Amino acid sequence: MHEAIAEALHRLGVDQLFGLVGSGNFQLVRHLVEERGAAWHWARHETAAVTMADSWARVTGRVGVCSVHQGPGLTNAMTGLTEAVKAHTPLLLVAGDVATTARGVNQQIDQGALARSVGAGAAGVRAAATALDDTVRAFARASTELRPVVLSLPIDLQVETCPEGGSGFELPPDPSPTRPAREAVRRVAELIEGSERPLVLGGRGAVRAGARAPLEALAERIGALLATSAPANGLFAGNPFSLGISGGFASPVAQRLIPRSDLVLAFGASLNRWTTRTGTLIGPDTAVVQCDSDPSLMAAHRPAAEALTGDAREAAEALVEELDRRGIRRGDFRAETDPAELEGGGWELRDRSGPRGLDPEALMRALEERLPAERTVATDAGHFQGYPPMLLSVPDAQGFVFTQAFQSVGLGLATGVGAAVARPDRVCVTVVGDGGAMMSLGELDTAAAHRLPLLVVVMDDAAYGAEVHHFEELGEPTDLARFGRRDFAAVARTLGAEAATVRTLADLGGPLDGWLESPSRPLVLDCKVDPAIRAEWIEEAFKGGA
Ligand SMILES: Cc1ncc(C[n+]2csc(CCOP(=O)(O)OP(=O)(O)O)c2C)c(N)n1
Ligand SMILES: [Mg+2]
Repeated sequence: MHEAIAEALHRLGVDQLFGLVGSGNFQLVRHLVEERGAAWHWARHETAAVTMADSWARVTGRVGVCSVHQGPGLTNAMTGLTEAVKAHTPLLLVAGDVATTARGVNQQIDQGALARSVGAGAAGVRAAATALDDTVRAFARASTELRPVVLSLPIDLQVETCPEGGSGFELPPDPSPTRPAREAVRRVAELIEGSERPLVLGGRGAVRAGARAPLEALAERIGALLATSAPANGLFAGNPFSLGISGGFASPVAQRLIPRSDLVLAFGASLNRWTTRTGTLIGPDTAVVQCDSDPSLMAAHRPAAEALTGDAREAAEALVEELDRRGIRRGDFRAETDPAELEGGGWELRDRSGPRGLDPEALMRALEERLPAERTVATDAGHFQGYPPMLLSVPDAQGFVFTQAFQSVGLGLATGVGAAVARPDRVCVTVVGDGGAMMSLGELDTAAAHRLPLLVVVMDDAAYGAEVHHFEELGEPTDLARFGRRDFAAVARTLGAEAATVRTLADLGGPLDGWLESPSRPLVLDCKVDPAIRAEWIEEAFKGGA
């Protein structure tokens, strides 16, 4: 059966495989990699393997495929799997499973129930006769349901022979993008007619739909400003009327202008508390139109005046057609803006670096200047995590991977690996905290062994800074969350990466510029940041109990 399933995956176009082998998936991986030519991207921990596939899928727009061992292989994968569920990533996770006849064996768990408990789809190979069909269906479900599907392969069935000419390799046809109902489009056109300061906001749904051009055309047509949710950062990169991210990571200019909007047209964005900045950017009185292909996401976080059910690209085009048909004039939000101010974002330029360590803002600016514009930016979770999206620009939405839908620490390195695999033509920078780096240290080995052009920026504040900043404010002792500095550069060198310790900005240029000339393996910049500098955005996180 291994050969047959490997063949099925091969014919589904699976040429990149992430994972970690055990006896329950070894043969399948071997066949797909050695006989069918798929590239094998192993990881040192299953959650990292899933996150690599997730990150790869977000950047490429394809179904990510990952394979793990049964039982503990799958339980280890759960954090990465949950992140992928919450981010709506299409992903096939092929896991071994104990024999269908097993009773009381060590690695036996209810794998389907485990997958379902975090919202992933559960599937299994039922018999040799259905193995191909089961595999193709699981792959198709991941794609159409926009979520991970766990396909369990019982080890006793794996050694059986699939019947010749087993059922189809046919995927169901791609569903055609849906255009919202005409009547709803008409009502939204009326809202636009009554609006003075419209804002077009794009989320990951807009990225997936490839809606940049039609959304920009719509915004141009109605004089709207543009913004994105944090995960869709980069969607309107380079557009002179783009405000960048709306939410906790908004620039000072965006923070001033977004609340002035009287009509927010949100495409493929759920408008959660992050994007609205707990209602301070997009308040309860602002009229909102929400467009989403998934009706269950409509008004999930705040009421909407109108809902457009359909594809973001189709909706934007339908709106422009309707506005043209009715000769509706354009709004004038753009007239209120100063192009120079929009471009700079209005950030305060400062450098508070000193004997206690680097100013994270100044460090990000130094990286922004030195890194090529063609780059991918990823980040782990923690106090430091706002700096990369706020201060490192990206060329497009594929240039930013934000695996924070589950707010888990420790996924940043794997996110960087997946993105670096997806776009080897771009330098990938992943910014991680000392805590997140330690949680996933094995993936430094992965990145070094795969010789990836990955820049790992460790923001070493010698602490779980998010917890320190949270509890210090409340007058609590914070020793539990402080660890002292660690020598990440030494660890990285031991594992075969290039590395440098950065204590002042002067330490940065030499190693980074040299590496950028021909990055053939990871560079770890062990940046000693000032633990006392507190990011302003972190207040937003604490409001949500993060
Ligand atoms: C898996 C997981 N464990 C614990 C937490 C709680 N948590 C949130 S931020 C944080 C600190 C992370 O430390 P570090 O990576 O050094 O980043 P810093 O906050 O110091 O910038 C912790 C422990 C979490 N979100 N996810
Ligand atoms: Mg830290």
